[in-house]
Amino acid sequence: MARTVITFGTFDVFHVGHLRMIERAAALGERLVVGVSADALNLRKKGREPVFGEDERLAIVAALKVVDEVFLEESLEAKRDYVRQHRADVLVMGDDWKGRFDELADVCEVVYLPRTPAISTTALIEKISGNA
Ligand code: C2G
Repeated sequence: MARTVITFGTFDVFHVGHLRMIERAAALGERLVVGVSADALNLRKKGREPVFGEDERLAIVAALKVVDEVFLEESLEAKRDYVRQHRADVLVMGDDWKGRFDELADVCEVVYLPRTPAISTTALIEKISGNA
């Protein structure tokens, strides 16, 4: 049976670390669904607005060859609902979230993949703004 993989992220100032995570997630199944976190969710959780708005971030992720479907992630706590709605067999998260979603193991396989070292949206913003 075809396996559906689901993963989540803000994907702000899209970079190669994001791309590699999405490609590795896609390789774990036949269909990849990506939850792109809403501007309001970012403001609530990180205390700042993303550089690119949610419509732009959704459009960028949706345009990737390995991505089959995107949706707006409105709440970090709704992972179980999102997994069910999208009939996901595997949840993929970066290992900065390691252990945080283990409770979903009753509805899907939960996989944490290592992040690409030495690249981040925050570091890029600092570099571009001349602070690094
Ligand atoms: N990532 C990576 N390597 C990096 C940077 C990011 O592999 N150097 C991965 C993250 O681990 C994540 C994805 O790229 O799987 C998206 O990263 P972020 O946009 O930083 O995601 P985040 O804001 O942590 O997600 O439910 C989760 C929320 O959507 C928030």
